Amino acid sequence: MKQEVTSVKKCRLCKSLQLVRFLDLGKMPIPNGFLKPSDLNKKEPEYELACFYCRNCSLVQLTKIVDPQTMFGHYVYMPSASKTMLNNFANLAYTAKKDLKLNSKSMVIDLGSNDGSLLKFFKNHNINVLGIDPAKNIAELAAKDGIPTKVGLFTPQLARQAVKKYGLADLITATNVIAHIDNLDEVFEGIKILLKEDGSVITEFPYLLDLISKNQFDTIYHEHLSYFNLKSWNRFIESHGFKIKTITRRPVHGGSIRITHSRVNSGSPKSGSVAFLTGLESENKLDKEQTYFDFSQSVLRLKKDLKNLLTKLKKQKKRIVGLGAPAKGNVLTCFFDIGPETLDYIVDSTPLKHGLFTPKKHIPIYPESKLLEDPPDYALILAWNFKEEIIRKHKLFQNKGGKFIIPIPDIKIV
Ligand code: DWN
Repeated sequence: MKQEVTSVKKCRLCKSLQLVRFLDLGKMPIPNGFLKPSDLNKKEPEYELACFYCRNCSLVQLTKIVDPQTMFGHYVYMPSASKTMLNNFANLAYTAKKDLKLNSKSMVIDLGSNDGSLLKFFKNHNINVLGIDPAKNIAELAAKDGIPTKVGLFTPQLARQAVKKYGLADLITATNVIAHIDNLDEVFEGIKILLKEDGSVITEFPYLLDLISKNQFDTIYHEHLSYFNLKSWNRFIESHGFKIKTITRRPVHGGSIRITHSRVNSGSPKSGSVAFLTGLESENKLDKEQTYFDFSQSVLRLKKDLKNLLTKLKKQKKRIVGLGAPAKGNVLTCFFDIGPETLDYIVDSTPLKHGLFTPKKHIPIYPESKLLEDPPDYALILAWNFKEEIIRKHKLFQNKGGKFIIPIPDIKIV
């Protein structure tokens, strides 16, 4: 029987043993472990959630690895549930097509392709596409939408199968997936098999500089094994024979970094932004241990402040609900111990989440229409990374006197 969770002692990138724990979020279920009504009385597996800093290469990471099939074999998160995410993907496809001169003979392969949201934009540009994703249920939705998707975890073996059937890729994209994978060396072995000699790789993941500077502790969860800074990422990709061509900071997911890579022997120049951003990282002391201990203190302060606010509002007989049922929202409600005694319900735009309950705290999830059908006094925006889209969408709730509570980076009521 495959172990549900394994433990590592070495840094995922540099293999050093000098890992130091700076934040302990306790034990909780996997962040997308939403429950059907029939599951509510069943025992929920909980796993340690603690975050470590590598004194050698400064990678921030988890050392407990939950079996990826448990986390990703059946999935309910879909990027298409937010317009902001779709706009971000449209931008990625457009700039990649232009910069990489992709055409109808090109092949783009997306690792962690989910519902095909990103590949659809490439397909609309008349470019050949292939998705690779372990979530069978979501891959079927993508296939129905005309995005051919190979179901499975990305490995060198799966890469060889894909080359045999679909050929080599001109571009491999990997948005919000690299941080989810334990064996990064194996990922790059697979990429080197799948990619044309003059091909490019575009990765996009939440940026550690934003996470630390904006108190985004709730993006630390079992699915995210690594939290990258550019210094350690650059050293890692160069060890695999790649170089960074361009870097763009993107606003999604609280602040992400989009990086285009080519093989080191390709003619393209190395990006000048590497030096600029690694300079910014050391200005923000991302390579100093104390930064992370200070961060964990700010998380505990946030926990106290938010609990005090919610307790005060409940004492005033105010009704409060949650807006968005993101994975990060489950980390926040579990670590801050916020349950149905505080939030009457949560609304979310993802149909797959409707009728489910949040892991551990068992808060019910409804379609967004409930916010006007059964209006509360306050709505805690758990999907704070999409606060602009969410506030715009629920303007009527606000116009009728409803108030939004934004918890991150610091508590605001609007
Ligand atoms: O890495 C990951 C990130 C990219 O996405 C995955 N491990 C899992 C997932 O994390 P998340 O669930 O925290 O992602 P989001 O995109 O922040 O989730 C937003 C949630 O909010 C979705 O369930 C959709 C919902 N939403 C909503 O209810 N109304 C979103 C918008 C924009 C809205 O208006």
